[in-house]
Amino acid sequence: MGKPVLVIGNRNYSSWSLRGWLAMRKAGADFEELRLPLDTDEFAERIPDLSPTGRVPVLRDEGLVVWDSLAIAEYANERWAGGRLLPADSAARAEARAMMAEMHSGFLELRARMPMNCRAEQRRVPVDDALQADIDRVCSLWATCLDEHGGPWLFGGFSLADVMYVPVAIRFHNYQVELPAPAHAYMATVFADPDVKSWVELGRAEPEIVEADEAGT
Ligand SMILES: N[C@@H](CCC(=O)N[C@@H](CS)C(=O)NCC(=O)O)C(=O)O
Repeated sequence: MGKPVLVIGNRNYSSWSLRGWLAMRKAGADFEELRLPLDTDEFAERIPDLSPTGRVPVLRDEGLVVWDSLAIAEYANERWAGGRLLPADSAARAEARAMMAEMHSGFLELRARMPMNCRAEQRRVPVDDALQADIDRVCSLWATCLDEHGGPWLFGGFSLADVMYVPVAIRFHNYQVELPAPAHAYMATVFADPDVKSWVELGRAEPEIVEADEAGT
């Protein structure tokens, strides 16, 4: 049997790809990556045979196709990590999953107006009430988790909740968002992580520009 293959988009821009990849890395999976840059002819030609939604990330493992970041994270945790990437306590596990789901389906202002862009350091985007509400909600979730579980990650040790929020930390850093102290503490943990560092460095080195994801000045 070949290794599982994780198809990702640009490291620089694709926050969902980062989530799928980080879950695989932290689960200890031995996998190959196939990078298809977004908005290219190569992506358009190859993705229909790889992903039923035409989107990335998609994981292909021994005939199984898992086509969504949240499902990839849960699958990686079960298949390679023995479940250790979610809290052992069922109440904490439910909270972690609620936070993951909230990220996956919510924070629409933040996602639209602050696209993940590893290269775009020291930019700013206008922050109106709707965007500030998303920022405040994320900060409140992070502060509560760090307080309740003691840090340095959201639920103590690294978990799938962190998988979902790492790209938000990259956005907050790069768009120079004003943040309370617990958010700064969490982001220091995120940016010290070797897997996150490696993704961001490789993302910054990519040559492709996707104009739609170039926000801020
Ligand atoms: N809900 C999906 C979202 C995936 C998604 O939107 N991926 C974007 C890249 S970050 C994509 O593949 N865009 C290509 C396109 O829509 O053509 C997930 O969580 O995996």
